[in-house]
Amino acid sequence: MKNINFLIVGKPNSGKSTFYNTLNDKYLSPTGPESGLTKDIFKNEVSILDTNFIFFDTPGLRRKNKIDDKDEIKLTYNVIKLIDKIDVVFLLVDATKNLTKQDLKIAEIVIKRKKILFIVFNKIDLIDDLNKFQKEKKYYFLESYSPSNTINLKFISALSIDNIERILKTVIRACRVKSTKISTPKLNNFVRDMLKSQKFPKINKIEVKPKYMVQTDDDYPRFKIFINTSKKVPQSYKRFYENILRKKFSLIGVPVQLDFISAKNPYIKKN
Ligand SMILES: Nc1nc2c(ncn2[C@@H]2O[C@H](COP(=O)(O)OP(=O)(O)OP(=O)(O)O)[C@@H](O)[C@H]2O)c(=O)[nH]1
Ligand SMILES: [Mg+2]
Repeated sequence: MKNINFLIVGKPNSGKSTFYNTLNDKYLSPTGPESGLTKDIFKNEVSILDTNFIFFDTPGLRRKNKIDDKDEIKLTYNVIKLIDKIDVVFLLVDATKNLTKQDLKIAEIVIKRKKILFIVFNKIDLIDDLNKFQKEKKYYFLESYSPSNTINLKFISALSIDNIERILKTVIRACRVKSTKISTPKLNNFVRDMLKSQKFPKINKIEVKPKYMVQTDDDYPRFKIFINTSKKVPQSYKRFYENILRKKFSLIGVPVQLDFISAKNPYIKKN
């Protein structure tokens, strides 16, 4: 049976422990209206949908400059360290409050570690116009948030989830997508099709064109793309290429990395 390590993080009072208890279908982690209630990391295993889920509840993460307690600093450190051992992170955000820099900072940490990230707006039962709310958040993440292809968005009410299995199925699917392996011939057909149909951005009047590509054996979709120039590839080109690749191979909601390597000049010139 496959293990999925599933971590719940977020600011204090966002509803992490409530969600954790709902996932476990047991009152394991105390919840309440006061902020900073959870003072330890909780862990529990549940086998469901042919998968062994290991759920973790964590203390709320506050901004560094707001913490002056040694224990809280240590706990924060332990939560961040735990992310390395995790498969999936649910970042809970209180839907009745504004999305803050701290929420985005936590997201950034998870994205850097190449983990599957769900940004989860919780307490949607308290939102008056839910349609409008969802539209606004989706628009924000699609239009103004550059790693939008990397993340998954969810809207829940941790107090009353009627279908936990539906959420867990999305998680299992995301793990499957993250372990996608694409064969070298398929990747190079993709390169050939691109060369036929796309115009490529130029650096110093030279079109930056892919020549061939391979997938590495990392635990997430990572590719080496050999290109026709030894010039530094601009960020915009990387994004352009990544978007086409993600669409073509349905790599949405998972981390992806492209490493551009010059196929023109494999030797670095020494001065
Ligand atoms: N209306 C509503 N209230 C919620 C929901 N989820 C949690 N709450 C309430 O929000 C408060 C905080 O919930 P907790 O689960 O303790 O929050 P937490 O993120 O674990 O908080 P810390 O451990 O302090 O970081 C409690 O009063 C919950 O009953 C929800 O979906 N809807
Ligand atoms: Mg808690």
